[in-house]
Amino acid sequence: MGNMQDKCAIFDLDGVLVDTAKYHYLAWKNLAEELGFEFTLQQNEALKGVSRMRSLELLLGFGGLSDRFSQEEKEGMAEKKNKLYVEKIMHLEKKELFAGVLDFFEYLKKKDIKIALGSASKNAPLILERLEITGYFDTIVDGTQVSKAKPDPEVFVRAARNLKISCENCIVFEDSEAGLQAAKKAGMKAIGIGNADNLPMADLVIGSVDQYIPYLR
Ligand code: B16
Ligand code: MG
Repeated sequence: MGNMQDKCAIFDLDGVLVDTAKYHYLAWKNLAEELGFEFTLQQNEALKGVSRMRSLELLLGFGGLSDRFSQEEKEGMAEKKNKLYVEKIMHLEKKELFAGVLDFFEYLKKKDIKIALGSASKNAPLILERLEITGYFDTIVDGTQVSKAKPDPEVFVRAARNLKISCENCIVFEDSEAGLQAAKKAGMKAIGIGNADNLPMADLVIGSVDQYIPYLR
């Protein structure tokens, strides 16, 4: 186990290591169609990094169907969406891993920097298996282990605690505003992956994780 001086890189999953957002979108779109409305790619942006049940609330809001269903009905809908989603990610392939991820993991290992997952997804272990990267992680914290969703810092703080590394020595890689906020609240460095215009909270925004290598030298 590490000591408080060790460093750790914590990765969000969807949107940082792999584009599973497109599969979430297809599954939610399917549910929306069954409920009788269109769900657009633009609207899907708001669901990124957000928990399953909260995503459903947002979706129903887009369809003008907020407050129409019981908790039980909503749980049934979320389950249905998840079934569709799991069918899709069961066929995920290693080649769908974003460019630069493996190089960056290898670099971190060489530098003795710990690797953690901090994802809101309850399907994270399956996705890591499909991508054949489970073995890289020193700790995995997913949506089954946290009670408070991002922007609450719980998921990242738990990862740091598991490794006994202090929060100020952790760097978080995130594609969502909620996730970056969570990292900041935890007192960690927050690196945005994607477009700087959408991620004003980030300490730095880069296009892919391996672009961080020069900052570690
Ligand atoms: P699940 P991340 C998040 O993963 C996704 O970005 C978000 O769209 C999804 O609703 C959430 O996981 C829950 O996923 O339904 O599989 O439990 O970005 O935190 O890795
Ligand atoms: Mg994400």
